[in-house]
Amino acid sequence: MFNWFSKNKPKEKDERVDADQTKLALATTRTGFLSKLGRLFSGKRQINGAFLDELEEVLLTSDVGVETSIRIIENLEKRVLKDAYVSQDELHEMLAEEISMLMPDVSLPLAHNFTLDQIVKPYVVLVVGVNGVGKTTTIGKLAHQYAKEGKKVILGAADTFRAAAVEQLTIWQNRVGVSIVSHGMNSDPAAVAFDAVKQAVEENADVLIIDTAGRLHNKIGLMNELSKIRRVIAKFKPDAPQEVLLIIDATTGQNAFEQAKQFTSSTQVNALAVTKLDGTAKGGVVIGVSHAFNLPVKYIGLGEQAEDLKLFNKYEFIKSIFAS
Ligand SMILES: Nc1nc2c(ncn2[C@@H]2O[C@H](COP(=O)(O)OP(=O)(O)OP(=O)(O)O)[C@@H](O)[C@H]2O)c(=O)[nH]1
Ligand SMILES: [Mg+2]
Repeated sequence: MFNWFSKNKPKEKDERVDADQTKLALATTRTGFLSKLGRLFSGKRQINGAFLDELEEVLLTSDVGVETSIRIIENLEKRVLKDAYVSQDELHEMLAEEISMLMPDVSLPLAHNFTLDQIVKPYVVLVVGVNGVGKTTTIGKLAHQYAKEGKKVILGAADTFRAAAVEQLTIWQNRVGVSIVSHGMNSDPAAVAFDAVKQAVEENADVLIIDTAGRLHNKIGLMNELSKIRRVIAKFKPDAPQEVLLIIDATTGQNAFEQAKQFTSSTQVNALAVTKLDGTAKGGVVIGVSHAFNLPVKYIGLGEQAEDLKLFNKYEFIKSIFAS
Protein backbone atom coordinates (compact mmCIF):
# COMPACT_ATOMS: atom_id res chain seq x y z
CA MET A 1 0.00 0.00 0.00
CA PHE A 2 2.73 2.44 0.90
CA ASN A 3 5.47 2.37 -1.68
CA TRP A 4 6.20 5.94 -2.67
CA PHE A 5 9.94 5.43 -2.36
CA SER A 6 10.16 2.34 -4.53
CA LYS A 7 7.67 3.73 -7.05
CA ASN A 8 9.55 6.98 -7.54
CA LYS A 9 13.09 5.72 -7.56
CA PRO A 10 14.86 7.17 -10.64
CA LYS A 11 15.72 4.58 -13.28
CA GLU A 12 19.08 6.07 -14.10
CA LYS A 13 21.74 7.64 -11.93
CA ASP A 14 22.23 11.34 -12.69
CA GLU A 15 25.65 12.69 -11.75
CA ARG A 16 24.42 16.26 -11.71
CA VAL A 17 22.09 15.38 -8.87
CA ASP A 18 24.60 13.61 -6.62
CA ALA A 19 22.35 11.78 -4.22
CA ASP A 20 25.19 11.05 -1.80
CA GLN A 21 26.20 14.66 -1.39
CA THR A 22 22.56 15.69 -1.02
CA LYS A 23 22.09 13.11 1.67
CA LEU A 24 25.21 14.21 3.47
CA ALA A 25 24.30 17.89 3.24
CA LEU A 26 20.82 17.27 4.54
CA ALA A 27 22.01 15.22 7.51
CA THR A 28 21.26 18.03 9.97
CA THR A 29 17.81 18.66 8.54
CA ARG A 30 17.07 14.96 8.49
CA THR A 31 18.22 14.35 12.05
CA GLY A 32 16.14 17.23 13.36
CA PHE A 33 13.05 16.32 11.41
CA LEU A 34 13.18 12.57 12.02
CA SER A 35 13.93 12.85 15.70
CA LYS A 36 11.00 15.22 16.12
CA LEU A 37 8.78 12.85 14.16
CA GLY A 38 10.16 9.91 16.09
CA ARG A 39 9.10 11.49 19.34
CA LEU A 40 5.48 11.23 18.20
CA PHE A 41 5.73 7.48 18.00
CA SER A 42 6.06 4.30 19.91
CA GLY A 43 5.15 1.43 17.64
CA LYS A 44 1.96 2.51 15.96
CA ARG A 45 0.06 5.63 16.69
CA GLN A 46 -3.52 6.70 16.30
CA ILE A 47 -4.14 9.50 13.81
CA ASN A 48 -6.37 11.72 15.87
CA GLY A 49 -6.61 15.45 16.51
CA ALA A 50 -3.88 15.46 19.12
CA PHE A 51 -1.50 13.63 16.80
CA LEU A 52 -2.16 16.00 13.91
CA ASP A 53 -1.57 19.00 16.17
CA GLU A 54 1.78 17.59 17.21
CA LEU A 55 2.68 16.81 13.62
CA GLU A 56 1.84 20.34 12.59
CA GLU A 57 4.16 21.59 15.30
CA VAL A 58 6.96 19.37 13.95
CA LEU A 59 6.47 20.71 10.43
CA LEU A 60 6.36 24.32 11.60
CA THR A 61 9.51 24.00 13.67
CA SER A 62 11.24 22.41 10.66
CA ASP A 63 10.69 25.64 8.68
CA VAL A 64 8.21 24.12 6.27
CA GLY A 65 6.06 27.23 6.71
CA VAL A 66 2.49 27.78 7.89
CA GLU A 67 0.64 27.42 4.59
CA THR A 68 2.41 24.23 3.57
CA SER A 69 2.18 22.64 7.02
CA ILE A 70 -1.57 23.23 7.14
CA ARG A 71 -2.00 21.79 3.67
CA ILE A 72 -0.03 18.66 4.52
CA ILE A 73 -2.12 18.10 7.65
CA GLU A 74 -5.37 18.63 5.75
CA ASN A 75 -4.33 16.17 3.07
CA LEU A 76 -3.32 13.58 5.64
CA GLU A 77 -6.64 13.97 7.38
CA LYS A 78 -8.38 13.27 4.09
CA ARG A 79 -6.46 10.12 3.30
CA VAL A 80 -6.28 8.43 6.68
CA LEU A 81 -9.40 6.90 8.13
CA LYS A 82 -10.46 8.70 11.27
CA ASP A 83 -8.64 7.34 14.32
CA ALA A 84 -6.78 4.69 12.31
CA TYR A 85 -3.41 3.48 13.54
CA VAL A 86 -0.28 3.99 11.42
CA SER A 87 3.32 2.98 11.84
CA GLN A 88 6.20 5.41 11.60
CA ASP A 89 7.18 4.02 8.19
CA GLU A 90 3.67 4.50 6.91
CA LEU A 91 3.69 8.08 8.10
CA HIS A 92 7.02 8.71 6.36
CA GLU A 93 5.62 7.29 3.12
CA MET A 94 2.52 9.43 3.32
CA LEU A 95 4.45 12.58 4.14
CA ALA A 96 6.88 11.92 1.31
CA GLU A 97 4.03 11.58 -1.14
CA GLU A 98 2.24 14.67 0.11
CA ILE A 99 5.42 16.77 -0.01
CA SER A 100 6.16 15.54 -3.50
CA MET A 101 2.71 16.53 -4.72
CA LEU A 102 3.00 20.02 -3.27
CA MET A 103 6.25 20.86 -5.02
CA PRO A 104 5.94 21.88 -8.69
CA ASP A 105 8.27 20.29 -11.24
CA VAL A 106 10.65 22.07 -13.57
CA SER A 107 9.17 22.49 -17.06
CA LEU A 108 9.79 24.59 -20.19
CA PRO A 109 10.81 27.35 -20.77
CA LEU A 110 13.26 26.37 -18.06
CA ALA A 111 16.13 24.42 -19.54
CA HIS A 112 16.56 21.35 -17.47
CA ASN A 113 19.27 18.71 -17.72
CA PHE A 114 21.56 21.32 -19.26
CA THR A 115 20.29 20.17 -22.62
CA LEU A 116 19.52 23.44 -24.29
CA ASP A 117 18.53 21.95 -27.61
CA GLN A 118 14.85 22.70 -27.19
CA ILE A 119 15.63 26.32 -26.49
CA VAL A 120 16.47 29.22 -28.77
CA LYS A 121 19.95 30.50 -28.04
CA PRO A 122 21.09 32.33 -26.04
CA TYR A 123 19.39 30.96 -22.95
CA VAL A 124 19.31 33.97 -20.63
CA VAL A 125 19.30 33.49 -16.86
CA LEU A 126 18.65 36.50 -14.65
CA VAL A 127 19.78 35.82 -11.10
CA VAL A 128 18.05 37.73 -8.28
CA GLY A 129 17.94 37.67 -4.49
CA VAL A 130 18.84 39.72 -1.43
CA ASN A 131 22.45 40.38 -0.53
CA GLY A 132 24.60 37.56 0.72
CA VAL A 133 22.33 34.66 -0.27
CA GLY A 134 24.86 33.32 -2.77
CA LYS A 135 23.91 34.81 -6.14
CA THR A 136 27.42 35.38 -7.45
CA THR A 137 28.69 32.06 -6.12
CA THR A 138 25.76 30.21 -7.70
CA ILE A 139 26.47 31.95 -11.01
CA GLY A 140 30.10 30.81 -10.84
CA LYS A 141 29.05 27.23 -10.15
CA LEU A 142 26.40 27.31 -12.86
CA ALA A 143 28.85 28.71 -15.41
CA HIS A 144 31.21 25.91 -14.44
CA GLN A 145 28.54 23.26 -15.08
CA TYR A 146 27.46 24.70 -18.41
CA ALA A 147 31.08 25.15 -19.53
CA LYS A 148 31.86 21.58 -18.56
CA GLU A 149 29.00 20.50 -20.83
CA GLY A 150 30.75 22.28 -23.68
CA LYS A 151 28.40 25.25 -23.71
CA LYS A 152 29.57 28.74 -24.60
CA VAL A 153 28.84 30.86 -21.52
CA ILE A 154 28.84 34.63 -20.98
CA LEU A 155 28.42 36.35 -17.62
CA GLY A 156 26.82 39.78 -17.25
CA ALA A 157 28.12 41.87 -14.35
CA ALA A 158 24.95 43.85 -13.63
CA ASP A 159 25.62 44.15 -9.91
CA THR A 160 27.36 47.48 -10.26
CA PHE A 161 26.53 48.68 -6.75
CA ARG A 162 29.78 47.54 -5.19
CA ALA A 163 33.26 47.29 -6.73
CA ALA A 164 33.77 43.96 -5.00
CA ALA A 165 30.77 42.51 -6.81
CA VAL A 166 32.36 42.91 -10.24
CA GLU A 167 35.68 41.62 -8.91
CA GLN A 168 34.08 38.54 -7.40
CA LEU A 169 32.32 37.69 -10.65
CA THR A 170 35.55 38.22 -12.57
CA ILE A 171 37.35 35.79 -10.27
CA TRP A 172 34.74 33.15 -11.04
CA GLN A 173 34.91 33.98 -14.73
CA ASN A 174 38.64 33.30 -14.77
CA ARG A 175 38.37 30.25 -12.56
CA VAL A 176 35.83 28.48 -14.77
CA GLY A 177 37.05 29.90 -18.09
CA VAL A 178 34.08 31.78 -19.56
CA SER A 179 33.55 35.35 -20.90
CA ILE A 180 32.22 38.38 -19.08
CA VAL A 181 30.53 41.65 -20.00
CA SER A 182 31.26 44.34 -17.46
CA HIS A 183 31.17 48.15 -17.37
CA GLY A 184 32.59 48.44 -13.88
CA MET A 185 31.21 49.83 -10.66
CA ASN A 186 28.42 52.42 -10.67
CA SER A 187 27.65 51.88 -14.35
CA ASP A 188 24.01 51.45 -15.37
CA PRO A 189 23.08 47.80 -14.67
CA ALA A 190 20.43 47.77 -17.41
CA ALA A 191 23.05 48.93 -19.92
CA VAL A 192 25.32 46.05 -18.84
CA ALA A 193 22.44 43.62 -19.28
CA PHE A 194 21.63 45.03 -22.71
CA ASP A 195 25.22 44.77 -23.92
CA ALA A 196 25.54 41.29 -22.48
CA VAL A 197 22.46 40.08 -24.37
CA LYS A 198 23.69 41.78 -27.53
CA GLN A 199 27.08 40.12 -27.24
CA ALA A 200 25.53 36.74 -26.46
CA VAL A 201 23.39 36.98 -29.60
CA GLU A 202 26.23 38.23 -31.81
CA GLU A 203 28.64 35.57 -30.58
CA ASN A 204 26.01 32.85 -30.72
CA ALA A 205 26.53 31.98 -27.05
CA ASP A 206 24.54 29.15 -25.50
CA VAL A 207 23.99 30.67 -22.10
CA LEU A 208 24.08 34.16 -20.62
CA ILE A 209 23.93 34.47 -16.85
CA ILE A 210 23.32 37.92 -15.40
CA ASP A 211 24.31 38.86 -11.84
CA THR A 212 22.30 41.56 -10.07
CA ALA A 213 22.63 43.60 -6.90
CA GLY A 214 21.13 42.23 -3.72
CA ARG A 215 21.04 45.57 -1.98
CA LEU A 216 20.57 49.12 -3.17
CA HIS A 217 19.83 52.29 -1.24
CA ASN A 218 16.34 50.92 -0.65
CA LYS A 219 14.09 47.98 -1.54
CA ILE A 220 11.90 49.90 -4.01
CA GLY A 221 15.03 51.05 -5.83
CA LEU A 222 16.18 47.44 -6.12
CA MET A 223 12.84 46.19 -7.45
CA ASN A 224 12.69 49.06 -9.97
CA GLU A 225 16.20 48.26 -11.12
CA LEU A 226 15.33 44.60 -11.69
CA SER A 227 12.22 45.57 -13.65
CA LYS A 228 14.30 47.86 -15.81
CA ILE A 229 16.90 45.16 -16.46
CA ARG A 230 14.11 42.81 -17.52
CA ARG A 231 12.54 45.35 -19.85
CA VAL A 232 15.83 46.14 -21.52
CA ILE A 233 16.65 42.45 -22.05
CA ALA A 234 13.22 41.78 -23.56
CA LYS A 235 13.60 44.75 -25.88
CA PHE A 236 16.57 43.06 -27.50
CA LYS A 237 15.32 39.50 -27.20
CA PRO A 238 11.58 39.20 -26.49
CA ASP A 239 11.65 35.66 -25.09
CA ALA A 240 14.44 36.48 -22.64
CA PRO A 241 15.16 36.08 -19.80
CA GLN A 242 13.85 32.54 -20.06
CA GLU A 243 14.92 31.87 -16.50
CA VAL A 244 14.58 34.26 -13.58
CA LEU A 245 16.31 32.40 -10.81
CA LEU A 246 15.58 33.52 -7.26
CA ILE A 247 18.32 32.54 -4.85
CA ILE A 248 17.32 31.89 -1.28
CA ASP A 249 19.60 31.04 1.58
CA ALA A 250 18.34 28.03 3.54
CA THR A 251 19.95 29.26 6.75
CA THR A 252 17.64 32.27 6.87
CA GLY A 253 14.64 30.02 7.55
CA GLN A 254 11.37 31.92 7.73
CA ASN A 255 12.91 35.08 6.31
CA ALA A 256 13.14 33.31 2.95
CA PHE A 257 9.35 33.48 2.67
CA GLU A 258 9.37 37.26 2.95
CA GLN A 259 12.14 37.48 0.35
CA ALA A 260 10.25 35.25 -2.05
CA LYS A 261 7.18 37.44 -1.61
CA GLN A 262 9.10 40.61 -2.46
CA PHE A 263 10.83 39.24 -5.53
CA THR A 264 7.97 37.22 -6.99
CA SER A 265 5.67 40.22 -6.84
CA SER A 266 8.01 42.42 -8.83
CA THR A 267 10.20 40.28 -11.08
CA GLN A 268 8.25 37.27 -12.41
CA VAL A 269 10.55 34.71 -10.89
CA ASN A 270 10.16 31.23 -12.42
CA ALA A 271 12.77 29.10 -10.65
CA LEU A 272 14.41 28.73 -7.27
CA ALA A 273 17.89 27.87 -6.13
CA VAL A 274 18.26 27.16 -2.43
CA THR A 275 21.81 27.66 -1.19
CA LYS A 276 23.75 26.73 1.95
CA LEU A 277 21.81 23.54 2.58
CA ASP A 278 25.07 22.07 3.81
CA GLY A 279 25.00 22.05 7.56
CA THR A 280 21.70 23.77 8.29
CA ALA A 281 18.72 22.21 10.02
CA LYS A 282 16.41 24.47 8.05
CA GLY A 283 16.07 22.39 4.89
CA GLY A 284 12.29 22.41 5.26
CA VAL A 285 12.31 25.87 3.74
CA VAL A 286 12.90 24.24 0.33
CA ILE A 287 9.48 22.59 0.54
CA GLY A 288 7.63 25.58 1.95
CA VAL A 289 8.85 28.28 -0.44
CA SER A 290 8.42 26.05 -3.47
CA HIS A 291 4.84 25.22 -2.50
CA ALA A 292 3.76 28.63 -1.22
CA PHE A 293 4.99 30.45 -4.33
CA ASN A 294 4.36 27.63 -6.80
CA LEU A 295 7.99 27.75 -7.94
CA PRO A 296 10.05 24.75 -8.99
CA VAL A 297 13.34 24.28 -7.18
CA LYS A 298 15.94 23.96 -9.90
CA TYR A 299 19.20 23.87 -7.96
CA ILE A 300 20.48 23.34 -4.47
CA GLY A 301 23.76 24.73 -3.15
CA LEU A 302 25.69 22.31 -0.98
CA GLY A 303 28.95 24.16 -0.39
CA GLU A 304 31.24 26.93 -1.59
CA GLN A 305 33.14 25.11 -4.33
CA ALA A 306 32.43 25.10 -8.07
CA GLU A 307 31.19 21.50 -7.90
CA ASP A 308 28.79 22.16 -5.04
CA LEU A 309 25.75 23.17 -7.05
CA LYS A 310 23.43 20.28 -7.79
CA LEU A 311 20.44 19.89 -9.99
CA PHE A 312 17.51 19.52 -7.63
CA ASN A 313 15.82 16.16 -7.72
CA LYS A 314 12.64 15.87 -5.73
CA TYR A 315 12.96 12.16 -5.14
CA GLU A 316 16.54 12.35 -3.83
CA PHE A 317 15.72 15.37 -1.72
CA ILE A 318 12.70 13.77 -0.07
CA LYS A 319 14.56 10.52 0.36
CA SER A 320 17.42 12.43 1.99
CA ILE A 321 15.01 13.84 4.54
CA PHE A 322 13.36 10.53 5.43
CA ALA A 323 16.08 7.93 4.91
CA SER A 324 17.29 6.77 8.30
N1 LIG B 1 28.26 26.79 2.74
C1 LIG B 1 27.83 27.40 1.63
N2 LIG B 1 28.17 28.68 1.40
C2 LIG B 1 27.72 29.27 0.28
C3 LIG B 1 26.86 28.61 -0.64
N3 LIG B 1 26.55 29.47 -1.64
C4 LIG B 1 27.19 30.63 -1.34
N4 LIG B 1 27.90 30.53 -0.19
C5 LIG B 1 28.70 31.56 0.48
O1 LIG B 1 27.86 32.65 0.82
C6 LIG B 1 28.60 33.87 0.81
C7 LIG B 1 27.86 34.93 0.00
O2 LIG B 1 27.81 34.50 -1.34
P1 LIG B 1 27.74 35.52 -2.59
O3 LIG B 1 27.72 34.66 -3.79
O4 LIG B 1 28.76 36.56 -2.49
O5 LIG B 1 26.31 36.13 -2.33
P2 LIG B 1 25.56 37.27 -3.17
O6 LIG B 1 24.12 36.94 -3.15
O7 LIG B 1 26.18 37.41 -4.51
O8 LIG B 1 25.79 38.58 -2.29
P3 LIG B 1 25.75 40.13 -2.73
O9 LIG B 1 26.55 40.25 -3.98
O10 LIG B 1 26.30 40.85 -1.57
O11 LIG B 1 24.30 40.47 -2.96
C8 LIG B 1 29.96 33.53 0.25
O12 LIG B 1 30.87 33.42 1.31
C9 LIG B 1 29.76 32.18 -0.42
O13 LIG B 1 30.91 31.40 -0.47
C10 LIG B 1 26.49 27.22 -0.35
O14 LIG B 1 25.74 26.57 -1.06
N5 LIG B 1 27.00 26.70 0.80
MG1 LIG C 1 27.03 39.01 -5.47
